[in-house]
Amino acid sequence: MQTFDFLEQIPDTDPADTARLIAELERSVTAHGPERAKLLMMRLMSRARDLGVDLPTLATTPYINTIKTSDEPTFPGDEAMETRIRHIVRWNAAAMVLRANKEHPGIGGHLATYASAASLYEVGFNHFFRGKQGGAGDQIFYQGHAAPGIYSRAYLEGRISAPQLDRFRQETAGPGGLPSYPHPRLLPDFWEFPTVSMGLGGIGSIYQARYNRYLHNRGLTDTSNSRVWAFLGDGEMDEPESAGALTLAAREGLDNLTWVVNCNLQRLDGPVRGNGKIIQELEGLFRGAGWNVIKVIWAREWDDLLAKDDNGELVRKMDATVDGEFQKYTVAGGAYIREHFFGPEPLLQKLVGHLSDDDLVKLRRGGHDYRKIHAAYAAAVAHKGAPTVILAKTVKGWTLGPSVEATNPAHQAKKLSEVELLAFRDRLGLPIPDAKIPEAPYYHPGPKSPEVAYITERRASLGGPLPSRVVHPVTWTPPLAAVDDEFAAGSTAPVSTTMAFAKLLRNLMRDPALGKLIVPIVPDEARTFGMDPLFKQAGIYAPFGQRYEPVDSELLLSYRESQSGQVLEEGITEAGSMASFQASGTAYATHAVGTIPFYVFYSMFGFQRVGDQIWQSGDARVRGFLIGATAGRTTLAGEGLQHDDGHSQLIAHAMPHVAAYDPSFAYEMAALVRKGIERMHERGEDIVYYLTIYNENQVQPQLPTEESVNEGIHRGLYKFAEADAASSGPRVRLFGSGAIMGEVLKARDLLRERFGVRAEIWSATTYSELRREALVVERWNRRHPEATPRKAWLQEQLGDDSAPIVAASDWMTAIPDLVAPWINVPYLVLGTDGFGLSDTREALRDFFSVDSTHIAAAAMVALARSGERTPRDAAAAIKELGIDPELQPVFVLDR
Ligand SMILES: Cc1ncc(C[n+]2csc(CCOP(=O)(O)OP(=O)(O)O)c2C)c(N)n1
Ligand SMILES: [Mg+2]
Repeated sequence: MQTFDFLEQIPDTDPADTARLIAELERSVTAHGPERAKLLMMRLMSRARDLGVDLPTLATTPYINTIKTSDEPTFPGDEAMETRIRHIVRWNAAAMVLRANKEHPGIGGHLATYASAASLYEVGFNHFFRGKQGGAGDQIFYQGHAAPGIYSRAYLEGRISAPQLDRFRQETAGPGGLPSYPHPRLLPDFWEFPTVSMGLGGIGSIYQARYNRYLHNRGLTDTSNSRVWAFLGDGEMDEPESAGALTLAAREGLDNLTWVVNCNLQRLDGPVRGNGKIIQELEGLFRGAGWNVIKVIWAREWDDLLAKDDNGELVRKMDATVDGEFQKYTVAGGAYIREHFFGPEPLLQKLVGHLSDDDLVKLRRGGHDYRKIHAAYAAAVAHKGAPTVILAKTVKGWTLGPSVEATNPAHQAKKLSEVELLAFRDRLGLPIPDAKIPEAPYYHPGPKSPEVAYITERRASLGGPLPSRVVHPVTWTPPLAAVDDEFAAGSTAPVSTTMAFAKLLRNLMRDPALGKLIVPIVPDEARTFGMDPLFKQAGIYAPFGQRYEPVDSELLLSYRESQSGQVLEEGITEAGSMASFQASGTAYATHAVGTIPFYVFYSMFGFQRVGDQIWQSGDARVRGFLIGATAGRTTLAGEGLQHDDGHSQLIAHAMPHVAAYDPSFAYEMAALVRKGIERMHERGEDIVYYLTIYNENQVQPQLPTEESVNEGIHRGLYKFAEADAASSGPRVRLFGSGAIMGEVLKARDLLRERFGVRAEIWSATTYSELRREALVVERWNRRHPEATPRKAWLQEQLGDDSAPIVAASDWMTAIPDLVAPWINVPYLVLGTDGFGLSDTREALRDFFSVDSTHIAAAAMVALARSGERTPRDAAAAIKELGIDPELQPVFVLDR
């Protein structure tokens, strides 16, 4: 309960007047009870607001519709026709799930979500959602589990065929299959935004709306006619990603954003808030975050009852009833509703005395009433200065029959009995013969039917059919050579790949053609990565500009916020940054603007923190760069267990759309960025480049002149330096990558000086891509056993050479191990398994056995295994190098 102790601290200039007013209130409570006092207080607040008194907002309001019946605009459509259309769409949405499961029991699908949400979508499709003719139109995030309804509508429109509906959840046979949920990766002409991982649609929609404004404010395209709509489940609102960015939407005044939360009071297992009221809870949450909240709780059948509720008994009952009870009323029948909802209070009983039990069952919830929904959408669209959320109360599995409607297992229902199907058909009033019912046939009224004419006209007047995803070709100019010349030249002073990257990014942003399309995204870590010069150079995006004088305004590199700022400085939200990355990296399709996001993050808080969003970005067909800065298990000295990242490269390998690179040198990093941009924007590949960069300074070498080096950088492996030709010792091949390349180079000297061994140096920029290509080649060879085997790049590079190989990495050993099956010489791998810990770089590398001494020792062992040296030689080398063979790293678990 909120306390008002703070009032003591506010001076009262007329205590007598205050006491008089309070006494008045006390008299009212004594005479009429607390409910009237509540009303009185709200009336006073309302009047005060009219008088210009700036009062704080009430977190929650009574459990009734926000919009008064008398304020509802006339419904602009032909309601009877739209209801018929909804009936057809609802039928086919159920039929496609039923038929798929009949054909393939267990194939899954959902009946109940769309059944609850059909009216919410229909009003949008018929009256609000703008299509893509003549512009980008609206961006709509559909609830993933409502997908059957969206397919079904497209079927009615003639955009999806009956055979396609029959291939719901049967995709492997090629084009024509319909993915289970909104997946642009799988149905790229249809779906735009992947939503089915709960919560990601929510945060994604906020940053989409924000990115629309960014594009507009930066003059890249006019997005003033685009609105972002997001449909979410009430259960889904428990996800941190759903609720985590609400304040950003309000802070940035995103009145181009409308959320519709389908409050069917249920999630997968049971009620969302059986003992509470989810709509009230969400109202408080959204209003507290600064959103405009519109509750759509009761359908028009309640209007009359509420109008007659002279003493507020009905509203009181609505307020006092918890969601678990409301769910029960849906399934328990009219007599139960009469007894338990209206029954205990004689006044309420009297209020519904004229209604039959059947009438009581038909008192619908607001989210099924076109008129109420339309009023809410119209108000949302008209609202200025803040985003709007519509909290629409519905019934899960509405009218699907007693085995589904509002039952706890409703979410997973995918079957209906014949009796239920017959009842459903009757309820929908569709002319499907009884005899056909067992096969759950599709129903289409025909392409020339009034229903099809109606929706076709509606969509045409709103700019064309939805959902639809369109990729417009963009004119393309590659970056000027000047962007990366300096990196090819190498450096004389020690420079880290992170510093080099920050420079490269600035160069790119200055490129005359591409510069404006570069979108740097950073979550409060720009200074760490040396990106702070961008603040002044390019400005930090701030929709309302800078309303204060920054403390560092005198300095050369000041914190400059601007409406046309280019940098998305996200604050401490990796999830928000990823959502920006996705909006930016899909703008080539959403807005026909090929912006190129570079999301630069603290390596450890990347793949494991927002892995699901990175996965989602693959589904969304993002094009962009993920830059894991301060990478490596041993390179980030001093930070320790929750900072030292030695495993993101492994998680990245699991992401099919991510090409993961671990460059050693600045010229490699620059070449990869150039190639990545070319692949994404010239060749139109929907891929993400992931580069890990380090804070360790090193003198950067020049780009070797051989043409093959360039190809090797992209494909994953090239020879950086030949073995010393002058000496005659045995030869070993050392693979290095990332920051550990420095140790590899030192190991070469150790091997030569101490053991007379010649080391060839190979730069392994990506084991991940080497493996992927080798797998493709291997599959071909497996399927063509009689043909001359093909060779992967890795095999071509290594040739028939028998010299053993040692690979050292700042990542887990599993990373270099990715290519082990294709190497047929002794292959020893050094990596950094286990938890990180804090110490100096040198101590950590010794601890994890990835420093030059361990590499040199491993090389001696490798030579022993290939027969060039004896085991005794290897043991002697280990001793000479000061390595204690019995020492176990403390993290090693006994197993
Ligand atoms: C991150 C994530 N966790 C779990 C699921 C599995 N799941 C799918 S739908 C669902 C319940 C959804 O309930 P609600 O959000 O209320 O939507 P409704 O179907 O009731 O409209 C769950 C748990 C998921 N898709 N994503
Ligand atoms: Mg729900």
